[in-house]
Amino acid sequence: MLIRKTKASDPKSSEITSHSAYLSRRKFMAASSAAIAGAGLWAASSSNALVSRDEPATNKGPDWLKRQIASASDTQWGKDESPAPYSAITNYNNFYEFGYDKDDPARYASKLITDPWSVKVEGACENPGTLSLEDILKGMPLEERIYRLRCVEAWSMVIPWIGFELGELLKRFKPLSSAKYVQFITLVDKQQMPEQRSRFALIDWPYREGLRMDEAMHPLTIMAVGLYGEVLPNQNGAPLRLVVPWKYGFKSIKSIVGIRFVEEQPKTTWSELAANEYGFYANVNPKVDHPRWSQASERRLPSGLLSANRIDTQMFNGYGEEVANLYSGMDLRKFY
Ligand SMILES: Nc1nc2c(c(=O)[nH]1)N[C@H]1C(S)=C(S)[C@@H](COP(=O)(O)O)O[C@H]1N2
Ligand SMILES: [Mo]
Repeated sequence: MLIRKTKASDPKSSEITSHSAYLSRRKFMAASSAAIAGAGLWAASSSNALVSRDEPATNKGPDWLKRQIASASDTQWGKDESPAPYSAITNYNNFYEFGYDKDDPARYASKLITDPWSVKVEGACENPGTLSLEDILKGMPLEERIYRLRCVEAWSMVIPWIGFELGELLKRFKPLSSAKYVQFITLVDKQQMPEQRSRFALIDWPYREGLRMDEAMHPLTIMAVGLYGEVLPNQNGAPLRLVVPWKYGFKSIKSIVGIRFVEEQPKTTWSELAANEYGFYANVNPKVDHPRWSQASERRLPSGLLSANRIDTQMFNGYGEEVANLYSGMDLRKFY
């Protein structure tokens, strides 16, 4: 979030690949997933079918997860959009645990151990507990959702996630009526996350985020475990990351190890760091500027050499029809 100036490593427009080609690849994958048991075979068939993803997927996940991801069902979300190329989505990241440059996460996150993984669920609920990723995903229907991701830094990308509705997971823990918010916590591991060792880190780890209960239960809010029909790469928040498409990207917390049902609005990393710049709500809003830059437009990545690909930012990132009612009567200038 402009802690430091980033490199001009924007993906090029020549990397754009066609949406329909990607979709046909996904169909191919679903059809052949049963036949793909070994990792070697998987790689071979992926490269045969590399019609749109412009790089081979690097992430190694457990076989059960690969199979579950490959059987994800289609949805209508984002069907009219062109997803950014795989190389853009996986090389231009914010994941400050691994550094502040956009290419640091791709460089340093690959070694993060994401299997086994567990999530501790606690707070105001009837069924708290620590669950393995496998338990979390047991019986959880996975879907593809192609969503726009709008970073508060005024760039955006279209990303084909594979995930499930967060509400489906939260319901299992039977939140109490006193649970008004949900807090999310990222892994702390100084061995694996270099920026957590740094004496100059600005962030008070762990990275924390939160949602109001109704935002968390909203059907648009998902937990992602996959990207482009494959296991989520570490730099994108493997093995489990939140995606809240109508809010600035920093709400979509990565590599989650903790979920807490709480009564009060929880502390969040960016509002703690600079409360006047980053609010708790962080709804995408072209009319409320960041104190240091305009939010009226955004750079849709990949942008080209000749075109910045600047487009108007939409209220609630274009998801107003679904979510505006969550905020009726609220002054969104005050609750930014
Ligand atoms: N744990 C953690 N989650 C995080 C971040 C982070 O630094 N640490 N960065 C956020 C920001 S600012 C953005 S824009 C998105 C970027 O997601 P992407 O790299 O998958 O595009 O992740 C969000 N989630
Ligand atoms: Mo961001």
